[in-house]
Amino acid sequence: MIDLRSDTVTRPSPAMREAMAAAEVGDDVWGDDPTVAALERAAADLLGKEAAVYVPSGTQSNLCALMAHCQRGDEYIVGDNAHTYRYEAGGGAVLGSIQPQPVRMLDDGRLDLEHVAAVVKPADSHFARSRLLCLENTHDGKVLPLEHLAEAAELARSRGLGLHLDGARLWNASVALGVAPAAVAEVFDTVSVCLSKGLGAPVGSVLVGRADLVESARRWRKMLGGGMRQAGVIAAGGLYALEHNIDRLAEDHANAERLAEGLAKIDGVTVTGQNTNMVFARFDEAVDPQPVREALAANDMLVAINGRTSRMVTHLDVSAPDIDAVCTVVATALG
Ligand code: TLP
Repeated sequence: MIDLRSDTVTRPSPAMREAMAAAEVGDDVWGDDPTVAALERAAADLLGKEAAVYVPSGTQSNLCALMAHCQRGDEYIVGDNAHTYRYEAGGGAVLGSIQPQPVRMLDDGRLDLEHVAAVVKPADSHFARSRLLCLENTHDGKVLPLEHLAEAAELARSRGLGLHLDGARLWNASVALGVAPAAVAEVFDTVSVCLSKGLGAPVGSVLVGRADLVESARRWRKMLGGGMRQAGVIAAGGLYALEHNIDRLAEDHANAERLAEGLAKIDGVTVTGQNTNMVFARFDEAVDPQPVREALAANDMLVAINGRTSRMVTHLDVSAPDIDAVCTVVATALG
């Protein structure tokens, strides 16, 4: 099977499974799990932060961060296409009583910083208290320039806002820019990174950052039901992923480029974007995407096609020959 629906679909490799099977464990709610502690230390060090907390998902990691930065009645400023705002079920508002203040996200994933500056509220009892600015990197595979991060940080500092990064795919940004992960994380107070996307671990994210914020996030994690017991078994997959699967993301980026080039050659398909490990494509009005759907399914190829558009994501379970095979099936179905 070739699955391009997301980079969340990877299966742990035999070597990763071996590391998981051999993991030393303890009750992590008691602080007894050495493998979880090792993962937290490794993630904090790699990202140049004081502390880290291991959480079951990116969604919970972002929510713990929001709740650590903001109190009831505070607001966080966030891009109107950001995952934290659109795809996390409104957790900040529902569970944290934190008001989202969406701002325009530009096509390249940057925030319109003039708009950010304009929505910061003055201290006045009519308004929610502006407390936090959230960025996302990568966004739809797009890498934010380091200069944008620095500008956003300068603005946040000058207005007394904290700064959080949804870095679910920060690893892809660091590989694409050719800089250390810590350079991408540098300006942020907290950063959420995922182990279960491009890095290929079966479960988990890590929230890294300032020690006081991470301590507070750890308390929220418990309240949200994310305190895990012998979690070393899954944390070992995450540690393995940090040690072995970051540099190889360059292969995923090359495969995404290969996919974009292959699809662009097919009449009736327009590639609308390719960044890091993501490809976006559209079927032209003149063609019917249904035979493509059927041909892909008949060949055990999983590709999400919504109406006429598709997001395809490369990852460590997809090879260059797999990419060529998908392009051949699409071309044949439209030919
Ligand atoms: N993204 C998933 C879907 O939810 C869309 C995907 O397939 O891309 N931040 C970003 C930027 C994400 O893309 C995701 C997941 C998350 C956070 C949430 O992570 P999980 O799924 O671990 O809660």
